[in-house]
Amino acid sequence: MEIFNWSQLTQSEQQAALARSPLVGDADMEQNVLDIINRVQADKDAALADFNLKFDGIKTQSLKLCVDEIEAASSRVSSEIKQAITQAITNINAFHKAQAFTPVEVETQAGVRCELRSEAIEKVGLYIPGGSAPLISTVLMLALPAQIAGCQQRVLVSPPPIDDAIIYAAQECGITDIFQVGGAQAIAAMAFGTETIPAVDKIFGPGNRYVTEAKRLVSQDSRCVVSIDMPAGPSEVLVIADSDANPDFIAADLLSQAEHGPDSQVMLVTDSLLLSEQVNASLKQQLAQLSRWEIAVTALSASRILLVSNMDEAVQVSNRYGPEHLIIQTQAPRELLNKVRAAGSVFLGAYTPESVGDYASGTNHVLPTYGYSRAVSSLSLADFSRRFTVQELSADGLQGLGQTVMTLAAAEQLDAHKNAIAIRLASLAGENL
Ligand code: HSO
Ligand code: ZN
Repeated sequence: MEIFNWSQLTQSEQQAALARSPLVGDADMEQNVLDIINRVQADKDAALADFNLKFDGIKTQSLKLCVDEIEAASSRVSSEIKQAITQAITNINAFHKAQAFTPVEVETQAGVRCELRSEAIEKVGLYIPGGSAPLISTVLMLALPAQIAGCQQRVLVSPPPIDDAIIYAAQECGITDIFQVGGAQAIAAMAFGTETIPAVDKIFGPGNRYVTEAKRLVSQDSRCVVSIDMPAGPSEVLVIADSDANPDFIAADLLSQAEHGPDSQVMLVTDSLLLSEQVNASLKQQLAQLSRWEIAVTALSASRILLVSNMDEAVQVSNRYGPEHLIIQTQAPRELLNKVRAAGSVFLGAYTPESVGDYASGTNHVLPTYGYSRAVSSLSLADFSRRFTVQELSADGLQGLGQTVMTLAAAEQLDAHKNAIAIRLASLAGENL
């Protein structure tokens, strides 16, 4: 990885050092995705079967997996994987159950009662990417909070052929509706509904550029009403380390993110030139042993080491970048935590690699990327529910508050608003307006 001396960079060089590759595709890609969406909206299941053949090379008889298929797939999963899934489920459940919403009820003034309540979103769609790395863990990260929140209909889609362990994990998380369809067409199916796939209220999950674009397009499409979890870009990690950190640990963490995809970005911010050089040496050594080394090499070519003068400056640089994952390997990582202003998930200390959060510590691995961590939160139980308010006024309450509302309504020149109060106050006073 190329090493830059932060304080010697000009403003625009600093900007460039923290730059990400362009997020959205070109106009051509948008049109291609829109064409797929329109085809699914018009031809429904028939379109999905065609796309499965065209994009995944699979002739699907039925889009929905039947109970026998789910059972058969589950029986093929090794007991070692099953045990690991069970442990991960236990931890993810524990952390997400603890996030249960606490209702709010306040009497803002005498006779004026206000409430904040939360209810599960009824129908949710969970997208699980296929391809070279079947993301079993993403099933857990989406399906468990959906189950805990109490979402009634939980639909899972994934490109065919769906990996056995994905099917097993889905079953363990209480998912019964598994559909073998992926890409933009799967997103369109969940947005509009087809003969077999129900339309959902909110779509969750990571995906490639086409899936991401499809999520963006359907969430803005006036022909359907569907929300999405968060904007998504390539995965990324930033490591803050001081001279005490173990260079082999750091190299391993950087590579664990780099192996996700050629467009993944990894950063090291440190005050030690020696450590930087040791990390580079270790990267070389560890890379050679990775099955996905080619992907990681491409990712590393667009990644950087930034040399700063102290750990405070390191946090400032990290805050400017706003990483999806922030690993702090310093002597006193908690001291820096309070200064973190933008990060999807933070990993503290030498013994907390990103992998633990990716799979099984209990935190969610669906996180804001691309600098959105400044304002977007990591996925949590709250994302599977909707919050709404309730208010109730007694007659005394309205008499106490009415004049204030009438004054403000008059100031906004909205007579009907004012009248809605006046007519009641008059009725309470036994008058006719
Ligand atoms: N690091 C990925 C999540 C993941 N890693 C799944 C392994 N499997 C994005 O946060
Ligand atoms: Zn990962």
